[in-house]
Amino acid sequence: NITVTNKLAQRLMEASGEPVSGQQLADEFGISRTSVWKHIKDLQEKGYEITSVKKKGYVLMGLPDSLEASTIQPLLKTKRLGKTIEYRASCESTQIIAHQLAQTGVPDGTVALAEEQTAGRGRMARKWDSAYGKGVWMSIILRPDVPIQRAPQFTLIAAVAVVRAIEEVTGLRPDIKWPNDILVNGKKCTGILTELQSDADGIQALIIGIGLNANQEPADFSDEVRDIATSLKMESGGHVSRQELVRSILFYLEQYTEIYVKEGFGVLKLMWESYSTTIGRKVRARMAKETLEGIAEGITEDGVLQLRTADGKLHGIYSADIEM
Ligand code: BT5
Repeated sequence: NITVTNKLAQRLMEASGEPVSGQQLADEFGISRTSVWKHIKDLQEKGYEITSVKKKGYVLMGLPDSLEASTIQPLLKTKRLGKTIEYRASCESTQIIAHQLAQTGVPDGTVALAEEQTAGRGRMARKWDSAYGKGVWMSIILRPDVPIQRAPQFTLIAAVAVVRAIEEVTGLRPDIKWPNDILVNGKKCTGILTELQSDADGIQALIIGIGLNANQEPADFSDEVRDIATSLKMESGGHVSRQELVRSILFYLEQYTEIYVKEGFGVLKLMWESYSTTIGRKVRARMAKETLEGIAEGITEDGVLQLRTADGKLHGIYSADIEM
């Protein structure tokens, strides 16, 4: 029974190191002491460090370094996001899982999480390096009530949410490179991929894929990305809690998407710009058919990059790879 086990984990987490007696847990949960003991054993098998202090009760000493629902949900501060978590030790891509779930009508805010992706993907069928247990490989299903033209901004909003989360958990100061890269000290630590399910009625589901490098060492990256990628651990010098990152990302994403749906892009655009390294700089934008060079002047209310070329023309860029 996953919910009782989760609630028990939550109760012990909230006791923050104080022992809670078996009898008290039995009373609170309306179960027998034997049953409490069985749930504790389940948690221990999952990697929770729980000791039992004689005559005092159970103390939670440490959590497993896993992204299972039971480690995320107890301290989650959201109303909607992450209330349902589909967890896999390994999968091809959490985007695939989320797309399938979205079609079965799961609620807004459902999240797919994996320790490892064997076919993690970026934009345009590029590969996304997703080493086991080292990062946050997460896809979030949103069902916002906005017209389809307002979908692209969700990538930018997600980027702001991830930056806020990284700041909160690690104290690092990341930058955003338009549209979907998050850099720390000039190297990529996060990529975001937003996909859409829609029909004549509009958006059925947005699938926001977030790939965040948390605890890799250089050797954990493939040769292709080792020179351009970094992890929060490499930048901050210490192990980073992926659980805290997930909770914090979901918290900010919920707040910011609510603001966006209710009040529009204004405030979020300002936040995005304050983190952006692209704006105000000379950049080269590689697109499918052409490459343009110029000054990135800003983004529009629609999230479109405004690039002024040497001939003075202003170009609206919807999607590109940016070199600075
Ligand atoms: C992205 O694409 O940056 C979006 C990546 C989204 C990944 C998440 S993980 C959860 C969910 N499930 C998925 O299957 N995907 C999403 P793009 O802008 O196209 O950048 C891809 C490029 O980033 C690659 O061609 C590499 O150069 C580089 N790259 C690949 N893996 C990386 C990593 N782990 N860290 C940094 N850079 C990486």
